[in-house]
Amino acid sequence: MNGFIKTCVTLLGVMLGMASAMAQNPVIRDQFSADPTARVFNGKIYLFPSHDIKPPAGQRQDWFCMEDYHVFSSDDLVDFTDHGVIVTQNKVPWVRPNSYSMWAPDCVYRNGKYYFYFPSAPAAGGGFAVGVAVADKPEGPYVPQAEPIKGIGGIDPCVLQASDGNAYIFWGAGRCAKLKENMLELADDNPKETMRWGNREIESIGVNALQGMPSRQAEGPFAFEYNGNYYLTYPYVRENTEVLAYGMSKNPMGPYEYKGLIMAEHANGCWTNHHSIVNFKGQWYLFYHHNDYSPKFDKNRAVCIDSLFFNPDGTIQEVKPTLRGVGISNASKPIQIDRYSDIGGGASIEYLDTLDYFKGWATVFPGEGGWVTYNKVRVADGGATSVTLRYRAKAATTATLQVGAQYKATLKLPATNNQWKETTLKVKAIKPEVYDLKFTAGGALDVDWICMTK
Ligand code: FUB
Repeated sequence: MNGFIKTCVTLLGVMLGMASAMAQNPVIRDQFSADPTARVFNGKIYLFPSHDIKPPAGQRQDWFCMEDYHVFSSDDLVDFTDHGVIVTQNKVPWVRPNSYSMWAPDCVYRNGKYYFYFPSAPAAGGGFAVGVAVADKPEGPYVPQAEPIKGIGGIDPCVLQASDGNAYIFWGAGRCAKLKENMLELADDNPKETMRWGNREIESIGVNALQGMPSRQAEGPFAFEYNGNYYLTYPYVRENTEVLAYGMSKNPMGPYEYKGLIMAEHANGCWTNHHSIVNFKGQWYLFYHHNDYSPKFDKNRAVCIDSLFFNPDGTIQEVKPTLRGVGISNASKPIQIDRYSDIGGGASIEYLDTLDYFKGWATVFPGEGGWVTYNKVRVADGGATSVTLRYRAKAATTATLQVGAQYKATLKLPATNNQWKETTLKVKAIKPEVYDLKFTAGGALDVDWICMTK
């Protein structure tokens, strides 16, 4: 994105009192975001990720570092509004100051309130505890409880509100217990299990819902109910890094029967994955994370979304991560074709600036015939009569832009002395509609983005 456009978008965001992020994967493009829990409240998607930061001096430099949580919302899974910080480590009475351990959260609505569940390092004792902050609106303000939930030691809370009327909390390596109606305490009638830790016997409340399923280094449980089945989905280490897997049951607390993978290991070795699954406007989505903006340090991650589909028997089809992600892109804003639907002819992508990965990517076309496709672009009312490209080329070249089946524009592109430049070219009028695009290079060039306007 060039300086001028970025400035306009930022100024508009400031004027509206919000920051806006653009479409495609990753969906949050101005900060690290991980462990995404997505919920639908009041017809909108609310995204509650954890917030990775670069470890400040004095903190362990090779580990997760998280001091607060933001909440984001979206009407269309394309533009996300950042509502800012909702909970921060040094304003939660029970959290050890500067412990930077605000790991994966969840948020649910019940009886007129929003309950935000989050793990952190308690001031008293070691390990992790799970606290709750309560709000009247999904955007907050959230008021943290003075104490964490008694009986839970661990990370990664997720709350399932089952059709039996109860709320169940899952955490850590798949433990599950019923919550009281107040959503702040574990119910009194939970089962208890005695476990051995070396010579010590420890009583644990609830059940191990991952019992009998593959669960090496399991974490991040996310449970939901669909069509009379309960799904317990979770990351675990199959070989060296995490996959997302799941089991199904007729009961919220299990036993769950293992069904298979939702997503295989990340191809680049990013060690963690963490997810949630949500139905929004009739389509199921998998929210997950990957270290796109931090290729050399996988503890700084970024939230992505892809569509998820069920088989007729209720099992889940494996999701292959894409760069294109979901949603319909607005043709009049920069379309980052490096988030392609498909690519070929020698085209590839590379970071625009390896000193600032948030600047994103360019598509590199080494010569004639390199191509990318980018699906689902909406030309809005009024249509489009020009195409703008941000590109660089050593020598004058051409490209073709196929817009749906109907339109094919040949773009004459002057040399830019290999400097990034924006060029606007008139094209035959394109009617308002949703189109799939194909961009094919006629010679060597790099493209940052294209857009189509009137
Ligand atoms: O984000 C910190 C931890 O990494 C989460 O709590 C785990 O699920 C893993 O994603």
